[in-house]
Amino acid sequence: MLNRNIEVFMCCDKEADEAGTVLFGAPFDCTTSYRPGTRFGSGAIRRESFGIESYSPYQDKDLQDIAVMDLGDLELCLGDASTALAQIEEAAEEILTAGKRPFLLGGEHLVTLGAFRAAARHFPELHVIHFDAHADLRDDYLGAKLSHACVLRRCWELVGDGKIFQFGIRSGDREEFRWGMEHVTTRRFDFEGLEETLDRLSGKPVYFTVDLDVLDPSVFPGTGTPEPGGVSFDALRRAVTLVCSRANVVACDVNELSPPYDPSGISTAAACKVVREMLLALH
Ligand SMILES: [Mn+2]
Repeated sequence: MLNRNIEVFMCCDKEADEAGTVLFGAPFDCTTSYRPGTRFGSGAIRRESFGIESYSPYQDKDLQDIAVMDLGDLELCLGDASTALAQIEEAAEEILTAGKRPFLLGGEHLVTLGAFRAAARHFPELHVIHFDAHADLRDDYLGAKLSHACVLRRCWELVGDGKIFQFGIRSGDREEFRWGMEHVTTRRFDFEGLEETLDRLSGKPVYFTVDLDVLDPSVFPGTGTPEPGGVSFDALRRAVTLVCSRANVVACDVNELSPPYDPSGISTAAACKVVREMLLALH
């Protein structure tokens, strides 16, 4: 049988009417503060997904048995962050309006803001679970409000105090941590307290954002701002599975894979496996 050559994340080839989750990529990295390259992340995750199995022995589930659609990458304006964010927001809006869950593949972490704006409009009581090495709570970075170093601060402006729960954080300036203590809940270094947070957010709509640099650079070197002292792959796998199976995740993203810094391919493999475990736990 002849098939069209259309690249999707492994097994995510369902049609819109049956899909509960819709993947889409935002190949954008223009506010990256250190090493660029995450614009190639979503494409690499899609391409390399075929290097891992569709079956998860951790969850005894298979991607072949769930209904996910992959829209591919958005064609984004790389030179202008606000235009790119509007394009991401529009795509997320369309997915949410269709009653489906957007699953965004970055790109740098700023792309979260586009999808988050649409989700916050659809779900007024939106909460955030944020895994990252970096607090991303700066009001501006070198004068720019739209920067991946400020993305959670921009999200906070939309949802207010007490809605954002961060885990794995081990980097930021003194002012960011001080500001964060008053406005968000930050768990430093690991995932302790995650189960209690999930109990607290039971039934509430959750936006789940995963910056892969929460992983230790020894298992995830392929990223723009590596931060030693991170979590193990297995700790992240358990944590994302817990969030996706227990929380009411209405939208999510995985970001900050930078393939140019991943010559061995191990970081991309880790990213693929995180996406697979999240998709399986969501369904
Ligand atoms: Mn980060």
